[in-house]
Amino acid sequence: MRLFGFGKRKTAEGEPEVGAAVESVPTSEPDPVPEPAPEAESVSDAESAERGWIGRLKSGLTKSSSKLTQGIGGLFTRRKLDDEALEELEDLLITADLGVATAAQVTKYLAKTRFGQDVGADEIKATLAEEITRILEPVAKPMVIDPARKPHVVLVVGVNGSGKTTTIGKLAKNHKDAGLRVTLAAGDTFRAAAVEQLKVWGERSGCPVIARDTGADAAGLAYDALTESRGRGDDLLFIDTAGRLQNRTDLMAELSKIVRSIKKVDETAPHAVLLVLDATVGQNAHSQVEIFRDMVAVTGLVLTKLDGTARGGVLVSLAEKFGLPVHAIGVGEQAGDLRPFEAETFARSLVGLE
Ligand SMILES: Nc1nc2c(ncn2[C@@H]2O[C@H](COP(=O)(O)OP(=O)(O)OP(=O)(O)O)[C@@H](O)[C@H]2O)c(=O)[nH]1
Ligand SMILES: [Mg+2]
Repeated sequence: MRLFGFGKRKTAEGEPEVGAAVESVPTSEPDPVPEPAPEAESVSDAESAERGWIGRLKSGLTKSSSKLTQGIGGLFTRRKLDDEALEELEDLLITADLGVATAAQVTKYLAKTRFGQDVGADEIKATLAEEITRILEPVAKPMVIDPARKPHVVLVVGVNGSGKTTTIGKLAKNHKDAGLRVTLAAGDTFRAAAVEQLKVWGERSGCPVIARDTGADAAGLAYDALTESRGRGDDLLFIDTAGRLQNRTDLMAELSKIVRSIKKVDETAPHAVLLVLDATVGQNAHSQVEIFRDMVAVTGLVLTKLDGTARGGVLVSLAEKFGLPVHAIGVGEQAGDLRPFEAETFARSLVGLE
């Protein structure tokens, strides 16, 4: 089953109940949860939805693409592709967060195919988009949900503020709208605000949220959530987690404990471990992947906040370096702003091509 079908599949059984299994008492203000934007397009009209999405991606990546577009425009106003031009292009790609290895690879390819020829900015952009597409294609994979798992358990990890809870909310809404039975587990028991934030998304998406009091054992909550979700035959269970990297040993211990306790209910779980990365941190995302990969078996990435960051190129260097599947990207705070990751669309938007 692919992620984010536009088609709808209705469940045979009734709608799951909305609400929390155990009420939590907020001790601080909940995190702001953006209000849904008025519907700008009809989801049933797949074509217009698709156009709207590409528009959002393009406007989202404006900062990234203008950096590249202006840089390339300045470099190549009909000029011979010589060593100096190649070196300048390589530097430009590095500053656009494509990473040293990717920048070297792209310039090497250009040197091989076009060295000594007159080249214009558009030609460079087109070649760049093709090369980036080639790098991104192997990682552009939807998150596959195994219908045999009841539920398919998705553990969501990442540092504070990377967009875990928001991404879960968006994924929940998408899958619920596609007809799946989805439950959310508020595994970030550290802050009351985090639980409240997930509950808002639960209400918005019509998915039950399983939560406990602040400070409760996250592994125990995950165990109960999977037991409950399994009992009602859910298709999907998302487990939110706290991302306190300040204390890596504690975080690792907590994540391992969550994994061990859900395995007691279903030894094949978790079926996916999504690492949510904030694209605005640029190359820092690399060390986050390394850290989390050492803690849990990360199966895929979601890159958030690609709207309005000049660091969208980091996705290319992540693909090159780690080869982890990129399932989706976030280009805004609303449910409709999480979209499947498409290599060519992204590559062309990144270099500012239509
Ligand atoms: N512009 C934009 N904002 C986003 C995106 N994804 C998440 N956010 C915002 O980023 C902020 C942090 O998101 P959260 O979902 O709370 O992050 P988190 O990883 O759960 O954070 P902790 O619970 O503190 O660990 C919120 O204000 C979100 O609305 C995105 O794709 N674009
Ligand atoms: Mg959170």
